[in-house]
Amino acid sequence: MSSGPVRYVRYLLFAALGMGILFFVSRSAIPMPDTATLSKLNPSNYKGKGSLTVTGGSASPSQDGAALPYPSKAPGSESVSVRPESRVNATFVTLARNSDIWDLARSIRQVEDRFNRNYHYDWVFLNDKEFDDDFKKVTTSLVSGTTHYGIIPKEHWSYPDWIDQEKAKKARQEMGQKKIIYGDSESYRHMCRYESGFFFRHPLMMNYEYYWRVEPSIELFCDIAYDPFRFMKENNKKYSFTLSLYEYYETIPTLWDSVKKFMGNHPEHIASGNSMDFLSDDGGKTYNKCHFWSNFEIGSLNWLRSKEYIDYFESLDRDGGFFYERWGDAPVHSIAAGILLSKPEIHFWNEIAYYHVPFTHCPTSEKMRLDLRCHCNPENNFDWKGYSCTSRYFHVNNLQKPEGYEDQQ
Ligand SMILES: Nc1nc2c(ncn2[C@@H]2O[C@H](COP(=O)(O)OP(=O)(O)OP(=O)(O)O)[C@@H](O)[C@H]2O)c(=O)[nH]1
Ligand SMILES: [Mg+2]
Repeated sequence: MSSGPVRYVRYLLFAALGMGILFFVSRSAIPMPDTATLSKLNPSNYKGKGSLTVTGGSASPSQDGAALPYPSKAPGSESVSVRPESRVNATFVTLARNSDIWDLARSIRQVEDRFNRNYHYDWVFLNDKEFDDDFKKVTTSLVSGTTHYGIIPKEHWSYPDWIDQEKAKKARQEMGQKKIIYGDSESYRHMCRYESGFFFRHPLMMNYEYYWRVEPSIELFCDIAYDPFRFMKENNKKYSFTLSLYEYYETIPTLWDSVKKFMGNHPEHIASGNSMDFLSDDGGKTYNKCHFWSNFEIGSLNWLRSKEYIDYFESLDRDGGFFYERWGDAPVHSIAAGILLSKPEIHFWNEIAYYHVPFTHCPTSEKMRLDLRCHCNPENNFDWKGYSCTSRYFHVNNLQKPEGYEDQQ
C-alpha cells in the first residue's frame, strides 16, 4: 500500500497522461485546415512557401473503365504533405484581357479547388496590353502558387511584313458578311496566331517544361486526384486533351494545303506511328477537320519549342491563313500533334471533366464520377456524340470505349 502523498502524486500523473491521450485522439479526429490554407492566412507566408500538400496516393490515369485508374477515393479536405521537389517544372498559362477578369476568376477558383490548392503551381498571365492593378490583385489572391504577368512583344501581335493588310481586311469583311463566328475580328486572329506560334516562347514561359492552358469561364467538374503534369513527364506525353470535334470548314479552307506543303518540304519531321488517321480519312489527301479543343491543353513546352514545331508554324505562317482566312490554334496545334508526334505521345484525359461553352466532357463511368466527386451531368457528355472526334480517337488508338457509351450517343 502507498502512503497518502505518494498516492496523490500517482493520481496526478495518471490524470495528466489521460488528458494527453485525449488531446491527441481528439486532434486527429477533428478535421484541421491544411497547411496551405493556414499559411495563406498569414500574410508573411502569402505565396509559395511552407510545405506542399497533395491529395491521395500516387495513381496513374488511364482510359475509362480500366482497373483503378485513380485513387479509389479522391481525397477531400484531408491532405498529406509531400516534398516540393516532387513537383514538375510546370505552370498554368492564360492569355487574357483585363476585361476577362471575372470570367477568369471563376476558372481559377475551380482549378484551385479541384487541384492546385494542394500543389501551388505557378500561373503565367499574358496580355497584348499591360495588366491593370485590379486584374493582378484578384488573380494573385486566387492563385495558390506564384503569379507572373507578361506583356506580349509587339512583333508577336501584329502583321508580319509579308501579309497584305488590304487583302486581310477584305477577308474579314467577307467572313463577317457570311456571319462566320469571329470572322470579322482582327484581334481574334492575332490571338489565334499568338497561341499557335508564340506563347511558349514568351520570356516568362522559358523557365518551364510543361503548361496547362486555362481560359475564362471554364468549369472543372471532378477532383483531380493526381498530378497531371507529373503524369505527362513520367509517361513521355507531349500533348493532351479532354474534348475533340470537327472544325468549321469556312475558317480553314486552305489549311490542309499548307500542311501538305510543309510535309513535302520536311519529311524528316513527320513522326512514324503518327495520328494521321485521326486527321484524315484518305491517308492524308484531305483533312477530315478533326481537332483537339485547345482552350484546354496540357502539353510539353519543349515540344512546342522544338525545331519540328517551329518549322511547322513558320511554314504555315508564311502562307498567311491566320489573316486571309481565320485559322484557329486548335486545328494548328492538333495537326502538329497528329503528324509530328507518335500516337502514345498524345493523351486523352478521361478523369479531367471539363466545360467550355458549349461542350462538356463528363466521364461516362458512374464509379469514376462518384469517386472523384464530380458535379457534371453525364447526359451532357459530348464524347460519343456525332460531332465529337473522340470516338475516332479511340478507334485510331485501339482504346475500348467505356461501358454505357451507347446511351450517351
Ligand atoms: N490579351 C488578349 N487576350 C485575348 C484577346 N482575345 C482573346 N483573348 C484570350 O484568348 C483566349 C481565347 O479567346 P476566347 O474569346 O475565349 O476565344 P474562344 O474560346 O474561341 O471563344 P469563346 O467561345 O468566346 O470563349 C481567352 O483566354 C481570351 O481571354 C485579346 O484581344 N487580347
Ligand atoms: Mg474561350
